[in-house]
Amino acid sequence: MFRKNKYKKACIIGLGKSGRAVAQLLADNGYEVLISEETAIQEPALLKLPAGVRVETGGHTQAVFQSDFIVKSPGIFPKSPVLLECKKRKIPVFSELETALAFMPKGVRVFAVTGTNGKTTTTALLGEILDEHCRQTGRGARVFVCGNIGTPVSLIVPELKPGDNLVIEVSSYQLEDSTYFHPQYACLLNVTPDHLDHHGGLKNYIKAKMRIFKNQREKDVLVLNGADTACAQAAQKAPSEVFAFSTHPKHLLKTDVFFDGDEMIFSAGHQLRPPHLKGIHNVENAMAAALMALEAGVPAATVQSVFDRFTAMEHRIEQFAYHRGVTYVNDSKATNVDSTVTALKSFPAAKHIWLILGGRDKGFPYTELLPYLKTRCKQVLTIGEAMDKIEKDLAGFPLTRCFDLKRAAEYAFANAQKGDVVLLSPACSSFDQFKSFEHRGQVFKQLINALVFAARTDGKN
Ligand code: UMA
Repeated sequence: MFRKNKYKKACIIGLGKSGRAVAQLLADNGYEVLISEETAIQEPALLKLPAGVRVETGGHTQAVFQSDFIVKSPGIFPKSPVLLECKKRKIPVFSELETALAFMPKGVRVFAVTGTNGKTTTTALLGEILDEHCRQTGRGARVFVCGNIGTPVSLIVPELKPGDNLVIEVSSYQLEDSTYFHPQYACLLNVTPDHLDHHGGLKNYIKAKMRIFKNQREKDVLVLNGADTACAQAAQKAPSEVFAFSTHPKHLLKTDVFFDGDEMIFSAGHQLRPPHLKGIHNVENAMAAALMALEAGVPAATVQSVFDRFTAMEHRIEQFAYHRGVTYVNDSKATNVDSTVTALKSFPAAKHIWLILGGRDKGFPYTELLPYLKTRCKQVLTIGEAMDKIEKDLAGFPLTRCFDLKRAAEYAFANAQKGDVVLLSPACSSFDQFKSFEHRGQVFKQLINALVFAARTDGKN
C-alpha cells in the first residue's frame, strides 16, 4: 500500500497526462520527484513541469533505481524492462490511481466503473446524475468525474473535500498495480478479451478487472452484468452487496433490473425510460448507472431527468454528418473487436455499411465480426498495421485495402449510395497512425466534413 509518510524520493515512469499530474501532486506534498520518459522529447524545458521536478527523457537510466518508490503511468507495459528491474530490486511500484487516492481526504464517496466496453458512457451518465442530485439537494457536495475518461485522478484529488463524490472510470491498466483500491460503489459492466498484449493474456486481464471490488466491504455496492460469465464469477467472490442488470432473456444471476423493450423495470419498483442513445448496450450502461445512483440515494425522478437530456458522446457511435442520403458515424473509441460488434449490432441488418477497420492489432481474431459483416456491411475498408491480419481473417468478404484513414474516407465518400452508412469502428488501437482514439476520430470527422464542404461548394449537393 502507498503510505504517505513512508517514502521521500519518487520516480514516475511516463511523461503523459498521468505522469505530469501525479508529479505535481507529489511535489506539492514535499516529495523529491523524477519523471523518466522513454521517448526523446525535444524541449523538456517547455513542458511546464512543477518547480523542483526533475525530468529525464530519451530513455530510463539508472536514476530510476535511486528512488524509494515508482509510480507507473497506466500505459506502461507490466513486463517493460524498467519495471521488471524495479521489481527485481524490490522497489515498490504503485499505480497513479492508488498513489493519488492516498492523498484524498476522508469522507469522499468513491464510485468506480470498469468493464471492457461502455465505461465512459456509464461514468459520464453517473456523474451527471449525481451532479443533478447534488444541485437539487443544495447541500454543497460536489461531483468530480475523472480517470480513464481523460482527467487523471491526481489532478482532482487536491480539489476534494469531505462529502464530495468522486466518479472514476477505471481501466484494467489502472487497476493492475492498484492492490488497495476501495470504491464504495463499484461497477463491472462486462468482460471480453481486450488489451491481451498489455496484460500478457486473458487471465491477467480478468485478474486486473476483478480488483475493482476486491477490497470492498459488506455495506459497499457492486453493480454487475447478470448475463456476463466473468461478472457472474465476480458475484460469487464479491464481499459486497451485488446488484445485477441484464437486457438478455437468459442471465446467470438473479437480476435487479430488466428491459421490457421500452422501459427499464427495477425490482425495487421504479420504471425508467432509457436515454436516447443508439444500441441495446446503452440500455445496459444506463441500467448500471441507475443502479449505482439509486443505491447511493438518488431519487428515480432525478435519474429519469438526466436520462431524458443525455446525448451521445463523442467518438462512440457518433453520427456527425449526413450528406446525399449517406450517414457518417464516428466510433473511433471501438478499439477492440467486441466494441465493433456492438456498433454493428446497433444498426439494422440491411447490408448498407461501409466499415473502416484497422489500426494497431491487439492480438485477438477478427473472425468474430463475420456474422455481423455478412448481415450489415457492403464492404470493409482496411487501414493501418493490422491490414494483413484483418484481410486473412475476413477472407472471402468484400474488402478494399486503403492503407490510411484519408484514403478510406475518400473511397467511402465516393462510393456510398443513398441510405448507406459510413462507419469508422476500427476494432484496433490508434497508436500506429494517431496520438489517441480521440485524435483518430477528430481526423475522420475533419476529412469527411471537408469532403462534404467541397461537394457542396461544387454544387453537387
Ligand atoms: N512510456 C515510457 N516508458 C515505457 C512506456 C511508455 O516512458 O516503457 C511513456 C510514453 O512515451 C508516454 C507516457 O509513458 O509519454 C504515456 O503514458 P500513458 O500511456 O499512461 O498515457 P497518459 O497520457 O498518462 O494517459 C493515461 C491513459 N492512457 C492509457 O491508459 C494508455 C488515458 O486513457 C487516460 O485518459 C489518462 O491516463 C488519464 O487518466 C486513454 C486510453 O487509451 C484514453 N486508455 C485505454 C483504453 O481506454 O482502452 C486503457
